[in-house]
Amino acid sequence: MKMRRKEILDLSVVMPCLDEENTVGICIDEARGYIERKGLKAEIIVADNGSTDKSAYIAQSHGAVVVHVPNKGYGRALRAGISCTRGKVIVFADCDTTYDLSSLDRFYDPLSQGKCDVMIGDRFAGGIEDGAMPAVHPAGIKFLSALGRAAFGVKVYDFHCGIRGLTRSAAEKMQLRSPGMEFATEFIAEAAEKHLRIEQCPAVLRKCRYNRTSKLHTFRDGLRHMLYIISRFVKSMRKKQTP
Ligand SMILES: Nc1nc2c(ncn2[C@@H]2O[C@H](COP(=O)(O)OP(=O)(O)OP(=O)(O)O)[C@@H](O)[C@H]2O)c(=O)[nH]1
Ligand SMILES: [Mg+2]
Repeated sequence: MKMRRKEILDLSVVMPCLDEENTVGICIDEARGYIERKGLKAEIIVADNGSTDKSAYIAQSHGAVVVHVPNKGYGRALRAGISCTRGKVIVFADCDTTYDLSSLDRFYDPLSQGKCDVMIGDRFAGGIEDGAMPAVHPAGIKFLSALGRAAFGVKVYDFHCGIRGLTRSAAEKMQLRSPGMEFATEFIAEAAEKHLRIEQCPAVLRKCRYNRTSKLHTFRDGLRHMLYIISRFVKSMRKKQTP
């Protein structure tokens, strides 16, 4: 992935954002609290996907750098946000208060110490608060994660966790192209294909206590993940067979 700016910071926190005016400011403040306590040189980037509410204004007034991403899509927002970072370590997370951005040690420490290249949060290890997720989601995530593990040969148990981290050099090696939610799957598949060292850490999924509309379409997005896994697996098999 082409990184547009020079590396000069310890950490970049990136949040994809589409109409999250009730929560984006809280998430920025949590991340800033972590950065200050840890004494890091860092930036907070909100990749705003054409929000029609006050998200972009609130993000800016809470001190984040707002990157405007005109075309919709979770993957598009994250790719644009990540490409604008200047940190040696990049952590990205949803800005809907479901992930605790006030403690990022589980991501920052191993990545900054060179212990791994990519860190994926695992909500099954960290715990899912009551009501944080619709009842059918855990089974769907487990099924798609099992499929992903088989297809890409990785030991990742939560393929859709919205909090993750990577080093800058990992970001430079990965070729990320997905526009939508299947970005979460592509991210793991790419890390595996580029032989990056992938680790997992527990991540708690909190229930969002503020008024917001979910951007996730259970069946449509589930299907996108499944088709992505199958088509990438088939392509890699074909590549192996061609002499
Ligand atoms: N789906 C989607 N999410 C976007 C987009 N642009 C930014 N986002 C952000 O991506 C994050 C993920 O979306 P969520 O609605 O939280 O999806 P989820 O975490 O899978 O599902 P819930 O938290 O259960 O609603 C949020 O921070 C969104 O604001 C977009 O175009 N589509
Ligand atoms: Mg969410």
